[in-house]
Amino acid sequence: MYTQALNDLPTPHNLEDAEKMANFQTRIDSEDRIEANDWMPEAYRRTLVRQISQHAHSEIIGQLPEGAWITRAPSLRRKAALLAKVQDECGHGLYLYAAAETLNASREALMDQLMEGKAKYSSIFNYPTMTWADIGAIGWLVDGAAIMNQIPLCRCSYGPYARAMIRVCKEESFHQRQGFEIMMTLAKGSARQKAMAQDALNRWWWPSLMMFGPPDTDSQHSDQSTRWKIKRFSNDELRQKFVDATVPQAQFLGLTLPDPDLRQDEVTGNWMYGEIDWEEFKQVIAGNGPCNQDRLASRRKAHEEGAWVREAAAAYAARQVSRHAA
Ligand code: BYC
Repeated sequence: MYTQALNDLPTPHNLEDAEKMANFQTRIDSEDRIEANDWMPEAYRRTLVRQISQHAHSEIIGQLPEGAWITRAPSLRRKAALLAKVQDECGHGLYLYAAAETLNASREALMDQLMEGKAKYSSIFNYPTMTWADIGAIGWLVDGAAIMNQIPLCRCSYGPYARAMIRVCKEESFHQRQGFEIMMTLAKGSARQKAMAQDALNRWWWPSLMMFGPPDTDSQHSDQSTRWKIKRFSNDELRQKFVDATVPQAQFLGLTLPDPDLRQDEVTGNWMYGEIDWEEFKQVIAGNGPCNQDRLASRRKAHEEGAWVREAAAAYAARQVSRHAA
């Protein structure tokens, strides 16, 4: 008993840490931004590296389902817009890897984790893009869900991540409108085009709701991330905001959401949705979704085929350095 009490006495070392922790939380509570060179708890750094790297990987893998339609876009205008969108996603990935680098996580190490299948990326990108309408549905729903999740991240306590999100959100809102416009063209087009739009909505609706993560009762990281003001809203809160914003848009398009239980709550005005298939979500993030293998194989192939570009860039950079030194 006595020995235990002695062990529990604070040592100078952990007293100092406790003080740093308390100061850190005070800064967070007063909405101060944490910057790369500031002291931060190791767990805060690890949480950010986890979230930012998963986010970066999602942007990079997210190019694949849409990239598959660049050669098949129905007009030059559609092709140019899709090409620009996919290029934007690549840029988002790069800002995010740069934000992770400020936390001492190298881009190469994060990339290796992705290609070895050890890193997570958003579940949504493991579904196939089967028709042109899927490109509309992705822009409308997937970018729409991404914006709902990312607008609060512009106020994240970690400065480099928050600032990256501001630009990302501006670009995502163009993408969302571009997707909605594709859906509107199809929904107001021929019966076959409308059926194609409806089919895409049927397939992308539930996976889009899963993008917000597990229900609050199962979310492992939410409480701590909320205390650190990395997260400002819970997974279920953001999911509800997304459903409330999207139902009137579907009605405007004249399309039906594939949920027989969808109904508006008379008191709150919220749209109540049916049961999400969480078993499907778990399978997809465990690597067993319809396209997980394919996505990783494509990423590895692109990485291998791009080796000469990285080597050329490194050789060029080395030459510039030696020229300046001479
Ligand atoms: N897919 O405790 P939880 C985009 C994981 S948009 C896969 O609630 P947290 C784009 C979670 O990582 C998509 N995994 O976690 C749009 C955790 O696993 P670990 C990317 C998921 O972090 C258009 C576990 O489940 N956006 O890029 O508090 C075109 C427990 O979850 C998913 C972002 O990444 C999922 N859907 O909350 C192109 C936004 N959901 O790490 C590209 C930033 C959860 O313990 N991220 N998991 O192994 C976030 O806001 C949060 O990380 C989440 C999850 C809301 C996603």
